[in-house]
Amino acid sequence: MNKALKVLMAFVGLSLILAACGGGGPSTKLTLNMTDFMFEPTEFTVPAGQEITMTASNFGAVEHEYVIFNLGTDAGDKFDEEDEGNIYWEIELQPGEMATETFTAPSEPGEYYVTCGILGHLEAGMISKLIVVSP
Ligand SMILES: [Cu+2]
Repeated sequence: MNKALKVLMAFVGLSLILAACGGGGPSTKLTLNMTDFMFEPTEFTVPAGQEITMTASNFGAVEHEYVIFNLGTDAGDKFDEEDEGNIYWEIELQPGEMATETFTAPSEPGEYYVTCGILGHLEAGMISKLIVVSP
């Protein structure tokens, strides 16, 4: 293989990686993978007030949730009943399930706390964030 072709292939490969990562900018189309016990990617950046489409998959062996909290609130050490009132939006998936749902991003920019509401999953490390930026 000649050198120019190698360089070209490296460039194409890098472009694909960057595209897969979304380039770090805000996005209205989110792809979330949940496993036991992680969110992948670990955070999303979305434009304020826009309609967001999330395609979520649960590759774990147990139920998982993606729970966005209201700005300035979090679940603390564990998710319990008193946290229910702080929920902005959530999606729940059974093991092996995949779903696409939409929600409207919060209108106020900021970092929104995200966790899984299933007992013990926050403690296991299922914490994420939704970064809302001015569109
Ligand atoms: Cu979970």
